[in-house]
Amino acid sequence: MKLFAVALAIAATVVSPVAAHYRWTSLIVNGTTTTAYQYVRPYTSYNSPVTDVTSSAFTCNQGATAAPGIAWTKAGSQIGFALDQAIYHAGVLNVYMAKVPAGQTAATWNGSGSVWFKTGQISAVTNGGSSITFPTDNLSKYTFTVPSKLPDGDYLVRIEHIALHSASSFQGAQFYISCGQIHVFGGGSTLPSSYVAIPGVYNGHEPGIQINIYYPIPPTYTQPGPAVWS
Ligand SMILES: *[C@@H]1O[C@H](CO)[C@@H](O)[C@H](O)[C@H]1NC(C)=O
Ligand SMILES: *[C@@H]1O[C@H](CO)[C@@H](O)[C@H](O)[C@H]1NC(C)=O
Ligand SMILES: *[C@@H]1O[C@H](CO)[C@@H](O)[C@H](O)[C@H]1NC(C)=O
Ligand SMILES: [Cu+2]
Repeated sequence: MKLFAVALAIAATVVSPVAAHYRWTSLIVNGTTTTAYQYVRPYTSYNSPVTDVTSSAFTCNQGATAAPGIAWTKAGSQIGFALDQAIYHAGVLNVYMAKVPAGQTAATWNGSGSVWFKTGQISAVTNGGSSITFPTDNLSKYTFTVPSKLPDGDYLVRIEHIALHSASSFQGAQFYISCGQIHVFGGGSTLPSSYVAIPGVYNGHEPGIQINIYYPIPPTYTQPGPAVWS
């Protein structure tokens, strides 16, 4: 009995880090988690993270190709992403959106250019150096509100979880990225006044990306990227 429990514990320790990489596989629309990769672009690197924030893989992940569907989403409603398994690396997350230009659709466009604005984030919680905690721990989905004033049309929605467990050296942070394809309806007529390019938004040396989260305990944490547009 005791031996069996020890064996199980050892097996769990050995197996879980390999098996547990997490992927944002599904869009959540109208309160429903949709089929994996119905509206989320599939990519070719299985569950490996992106570590080069300047690579073309940083937009929608390695080798991303069109998903079959474009999810109709009412402006002002909740939308989100679900994971194939819960987040197990300490880290933070951001969501960006970009309006698809005329002549393209959410299924054809590659998201290039200075076109992205931030619509959601979860940061780390610090208190001056005695502890740092990560509210994305164990998360299995994330939802946010599609801004109600956005003009109708196709958009790409991009989520990234930035795992920081080995981020003290350059390119040590791991980005778990997916892009969803949506069409916003019932919206307004206002777009943000400033945008970032992805890749381009980070250089990898930001204080919230190249960071030792263990020692000394960071007294503050600076969320990477622009402020959430509201
Ligand atoms: C969400 O609900 C709206 C009705 O409000 C519907 O038109 C739309 O197709 C639904 N989206 C999805 C992805 O099911
Ligand atoms: C994205 O598409 C544009 C044309 O719409 C093209 O000029 C550009 O090279 C593409 N970028 C990438 C990274 O594929
Ligand atoms: C996450 O799950 C692990 C394993 O079940 C647990 O040890 C840890 O306390 C959980 N963290 C949070 C923030 O709930
Ligand atoms: Cu990992």
